[in-house]
Amino acid sequence: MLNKEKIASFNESYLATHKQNLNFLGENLSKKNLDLNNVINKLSDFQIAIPSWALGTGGTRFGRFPLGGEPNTLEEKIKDVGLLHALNRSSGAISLHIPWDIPEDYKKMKSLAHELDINFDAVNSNTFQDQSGGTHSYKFGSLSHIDKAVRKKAIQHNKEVIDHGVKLGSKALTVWLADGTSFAGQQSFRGAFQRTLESLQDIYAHLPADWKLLIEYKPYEPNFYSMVIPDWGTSHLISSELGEQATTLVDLGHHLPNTNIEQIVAILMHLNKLGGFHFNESKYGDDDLTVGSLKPYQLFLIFCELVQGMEETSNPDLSWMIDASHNLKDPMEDLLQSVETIKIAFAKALLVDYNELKTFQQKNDVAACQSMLQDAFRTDVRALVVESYYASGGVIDPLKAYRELKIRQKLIEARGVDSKSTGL
Ligand SMILES: [Mn+2]
Repeated sequence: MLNKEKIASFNESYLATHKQNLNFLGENLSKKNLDLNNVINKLSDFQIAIPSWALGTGGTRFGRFPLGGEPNTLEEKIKDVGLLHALNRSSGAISLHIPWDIPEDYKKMKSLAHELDINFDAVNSNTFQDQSGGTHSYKFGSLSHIDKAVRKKAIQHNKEVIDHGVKLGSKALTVWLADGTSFAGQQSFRGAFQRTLESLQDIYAHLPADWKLLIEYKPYEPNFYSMVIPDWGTSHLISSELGEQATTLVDLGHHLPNTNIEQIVAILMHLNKLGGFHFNESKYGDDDLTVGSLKPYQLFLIFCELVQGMEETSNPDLSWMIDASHNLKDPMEDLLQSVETIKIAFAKALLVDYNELKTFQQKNDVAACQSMLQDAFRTDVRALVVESYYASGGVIDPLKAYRELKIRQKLIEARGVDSKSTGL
């Protein structure tokens, strides 16, 4: 659907304006002690994984409004990520969800991904819903379940997810637990924690030496009284007990309103225990809105901590993924917007001179500290992000190109209006 000629002919009409914007920004930033090429290279290298389940229309418990052309199979999901990556050269990885994405032919999927320059990111297990034909139910928990037989099944599932991932070349397992209670007294807090820890120890022992275990947390939902892993502290406690390969994963939507997420990021990196990120936006809870669509300054502050942490700590390489649901927008358009927003926040955070910031912090010059961050935030860095697409062989305006090249219409023609993404 997309080839070099199409990309080049699209870029032709936008190139002159883009170069003008880039030169203007370059002149403005030239007064700063900044290597602009270095910033662009960092932006070009920055790859954000697309989860297989975000390619179809999401929904709420009240309904779902599909828009057609959704990927039916794993092959089609990989191809959709390939399209996104061809446009922005920034989405070079797919994150699979087992059992929704169990490959029938590993070799074929691997070579397709290779052809599209796509890696297999973290694999995700699923013990938050029952699978058909299952003999044990996760209704009252999985890794924390009171019944040893159910725990055993959930542990076995996670081990199988690792095995699928190994065959594809993944390097991490992400565990998000829906386990918890909705009524006071339903379960012993201590008992559920201990059982979860022991289940995760069993899974951890199955992890290949070069793999990471990413442990997600969430304060509520689907359980509304308590969650077994409600916050980063509990996740960190567990990952510390497990060992070096276990780390905490921060999902932006999994916090109570007004939580200082940038501080969580800073402390976890200080402890070398931040494993990865799930990007989305939250207004009230786990709303799964488009990252940065409501609180771009918070996203920028998070990236300031990430940039400093990546420079100044020994925290392992991070896994980056978008974890959002698309109820109203075309998922592909939303994913292009999400990647752009993430890269804009990253680019702004790269503009800050952190050594200078430290000298102001040393003097307790609060106003100067604030000004430094706001100056970077208020800089329009879009030309840098566009240059990172363009210099890597992508298009100058991915969303516009997606529309002009009528990609959704072509997907509907190929797959039909009723195609439904698996698992949703
Ligand atoms: Mn998540």
